[in-house]
Amino acid sequence: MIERKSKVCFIGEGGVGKTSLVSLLQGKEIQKEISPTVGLEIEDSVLNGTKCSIWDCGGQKRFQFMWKDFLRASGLTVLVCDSTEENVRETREILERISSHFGSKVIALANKQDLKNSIPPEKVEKQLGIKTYGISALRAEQHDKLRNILEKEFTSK
Ligand SMILES: Nc1nc2c(ncn2[C@@H]2O[C@H](COP(=O)(O)OP(=O)(O)OP(=O)(O)O)[C@@H](O)[C@H]2O)c(=O)[nH]1
Ligand SMILES: [Mg+2]
Repeated sequence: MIERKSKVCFIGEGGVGKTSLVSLLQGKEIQKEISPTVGLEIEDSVLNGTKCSIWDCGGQKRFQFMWKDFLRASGLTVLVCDSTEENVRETREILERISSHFGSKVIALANKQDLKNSIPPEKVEKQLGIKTYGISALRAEQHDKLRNILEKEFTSK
């Protein structure tokens, strides 16, 4: 049984970088050629010295119906977008659609900030209406930043 609050769920549309962000968090090598996640991948991790499980949910449309079940008893939900206009719009729709299923807390990551024309996190935050942090999963040096965000948000509920 996974205890409430020891589970972190990554959701968001397909290809926004959830699996890459989990690799960044875990200090794994970031693969550029990466297959879409089928259904769900679960990884063990440690946040604030406490064991937790990271649920990396498949983002393709055909897997999204499963999210409501995956989100059950999640201590923190991380909603990932790729910081493009179109995807931020889609991400807001996700938020509206399943907000009642989020556990105790939800934050957003505005990923792919390395790309030219990416929308800055402050602007994404305004559009989504939830706490949003900018990040780039491809930048290995942002490992500490991502870990600090999750450790801060995982406890401050
Ligand atoms: N430029 C850039 N590319 C990224 C970044 N993060 C991920 N990518 C690329 O985006 C593609 C999709 O990344 P994934 O991590 O598989 O995305 P995902 O959200 O897990 O996708 P699904 O498993 O289908 O839901 C890959 O080619 C990654 O290399 C980033 O911060 N910047
Ligand atoms: Mg994935």
